[in-house]
Amino acid sequence: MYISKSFIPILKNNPSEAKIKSHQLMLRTGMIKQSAAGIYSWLPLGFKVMKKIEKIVREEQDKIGAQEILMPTIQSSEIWKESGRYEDYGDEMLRIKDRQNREMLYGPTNEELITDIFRTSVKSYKLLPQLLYHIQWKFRDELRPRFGIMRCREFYMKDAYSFDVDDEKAIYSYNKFFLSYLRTFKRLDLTAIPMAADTGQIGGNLSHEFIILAETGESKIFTDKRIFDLNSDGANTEKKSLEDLRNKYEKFYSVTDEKFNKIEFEKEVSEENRLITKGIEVGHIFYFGDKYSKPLNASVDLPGGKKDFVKMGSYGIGVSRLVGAIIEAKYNNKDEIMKWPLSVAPYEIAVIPMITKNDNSQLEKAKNIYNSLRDKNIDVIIDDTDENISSKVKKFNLIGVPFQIILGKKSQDDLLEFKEIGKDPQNLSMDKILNILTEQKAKI
Ligand code: 5CA
Repeated sequence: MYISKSFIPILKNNPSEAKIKSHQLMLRTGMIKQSAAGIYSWLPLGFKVMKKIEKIVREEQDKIGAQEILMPTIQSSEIWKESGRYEDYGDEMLRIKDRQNREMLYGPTNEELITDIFRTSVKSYKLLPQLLYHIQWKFRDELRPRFGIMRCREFYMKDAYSFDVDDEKAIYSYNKFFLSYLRTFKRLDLTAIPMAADTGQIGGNLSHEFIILAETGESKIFTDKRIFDLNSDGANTEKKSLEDLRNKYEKFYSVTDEKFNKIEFEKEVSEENRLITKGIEVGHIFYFGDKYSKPLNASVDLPGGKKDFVKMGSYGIGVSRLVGAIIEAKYNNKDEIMKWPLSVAPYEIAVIPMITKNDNSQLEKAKNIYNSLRDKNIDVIIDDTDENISSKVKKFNLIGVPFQIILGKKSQDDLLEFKEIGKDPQNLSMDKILNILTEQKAKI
């Protein structure tokens, strides 16, 4: 992308309405624009980040055998009346009437719709398990939308649904998502901890919220610090491996405030390992058995000729919320520097030539570098404007583009000034720079 042709409407100052870093930065760097309370347009820079997150989320869903579908945003009230949630959902549901006076709604979640799809096409246990997901806009008329896209009304969510013949198999499906979530967040360079949580509007009696630590988070959490040393390395989708993985995490006390019990916490966690802090919920998984299949009459034939209601779970990731959550996690408050993880950076590298009225030579050199980076599939932006070089560098630091090649006084012939945000610049050959980038990308 040539910056002269791009649409990145950067603001001079931090907008005063934004209270937390991610909201400030997203408005300031032109990633989003508010269109109504809690409703945002996604501009090129923000949309690029969100699409990269979505791609990783999708790949990790596909890896556990989930199949992608796409359900509509607008749903009929009928199925919600069948499940009993049409009334229960209350004012958070945006209710709409069409011209025939039919009651419709903008979907806040999809348990009913997916159960309806399932019940009309699957009649036998032989077709189970089924893991289906979609990535689609949701609407919740939140009482207090705030912090930009972190708690908004229209947001982009990955929601998956599992269908199994019995509890044991359903928990196996649940555990697959447990692993898939740990892998997804790791690729986003986040440490997300699964925590026992309340099931709220969705229901059921087993659920984990995946939470990343952030002072600005809305979830209060109580954990054993040692849980942060765990990871999913070595786990696979075999039943036993998944059970071991969950046991490994569940050994450590880790809950949100709805599940908090002071006596248990103090009994299970020694004083030096106690951590009481705040976090951002980036994902939430639920197991609720036949809560929806029963009222919606979604049953399958069992081997012996009997029928039973299918056992279901649902699994959400806040794809749009993650854009803000990554900023909250990665912004370095001390040095006031943002550095995007390479896996989701709006651009992986910026080429920044010094251009003066009388000298265009660095621009020509920059264009060649730009082309060779693009040939290697590196997501690069070139600043071909005639702004002075220090303002250009400041602009990419503000955005948080992780790598920069600066073609100014310090770059000489074949040795280019190469900088990784937060580190000292180095003079390197183009080959060496390409090596560094391709090596880093291979880790994603
Ligand atoms: N049906 C279930 C799972 S598919 C469900 O809706 N779960 S949820 O309510 O926990 O939402 C899933 C994820 O969406 C949350 O973990 C959170 O990351 C994100 N999310 C929920 N509400 C909002 C909101 N108002 N703004 C931005 N993201 C949100």
